[in-house]
Formats: sequence, C-alpha cells, structure tokens
Amino acid sequence: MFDEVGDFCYHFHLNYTHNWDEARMYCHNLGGDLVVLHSCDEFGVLVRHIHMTSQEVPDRFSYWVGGTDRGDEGAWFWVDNQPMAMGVPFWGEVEGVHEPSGGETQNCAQLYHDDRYYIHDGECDKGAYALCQYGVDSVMEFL
Ligand SMILES: [Ca+2]
Repeated sequence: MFDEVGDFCYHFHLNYTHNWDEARMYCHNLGGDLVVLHSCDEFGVLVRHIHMTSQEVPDRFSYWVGGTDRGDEGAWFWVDNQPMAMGVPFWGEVEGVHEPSGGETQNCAQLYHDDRYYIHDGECDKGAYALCQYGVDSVMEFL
C-alpha cells in the first residue's frame, strides 16, 4: 500500500515484521529506503497520517524508520547521512524519561506504537514494520 502524504510517498508494510536491517532491505528492494524525517512538518504530517489510518494497524508493533546510532553510540544519523534532530518534537518521553534511552542496546529508530508514534530507540534485532519512503517519480514508475 502506497500513500501519498505531503510531498512524499510512503509504504506501510504491514504483512509481517522485520528486524531493522531486513526492513531496510525490503525498502531497497522496492526502490526506496526507510523513512527519513528532516523537518517538523514531515514528521507531523506522517504521524498524523498514521493516527488517522491506525485502524489498519493489526497489532501493537511499531514502525522502523531510517535512523541509527550504530557504530557511534549517541550520535544519531538518518540513512541519508543527515544528523537526526534530537528532543522535542521528534523523540518521545515515557514517565519523565526522554528518548533515546536505550544506550548501547538500542541503536535503531522507530515510530513507537505505545508513545503515539514519537521516535524511540529500539533493539535493531527486534521485529517492527517497515515504513519505506519513495520519491513520487520513482513510485509512479514502479506502479
Ligand atoms: Ca544507542
């Protein structure tokens, strides 16, 4: 399922979960990559879209997005090598603990189901849904 949201096309892959590397490979195989969110606008529009269509999410899994601090703990980068903005409004907070909070055990970014899809760090080997991003042109070709 491709959804045009704002200036981008997103693919919410809800058939089965992947670890972060598998999710990225899945997106690559369709000519895209895991989602990168450079602006407050992109983030807000996408999260609003997820909330509005949440009836289609079959369970409580989160979405992998294209951010990681693997290799340099605490230095978060998007898969396009842009640094990730930290803090509000992108990253979540649970009971006063600000994300990312997982240290060296959690090195992959996800839109976290149980925190209204704010960004949390997660264990890269755990399962979540792939959330892929495409340029509009490449999707038109693909379809
Ligand atoms: Ca980490």
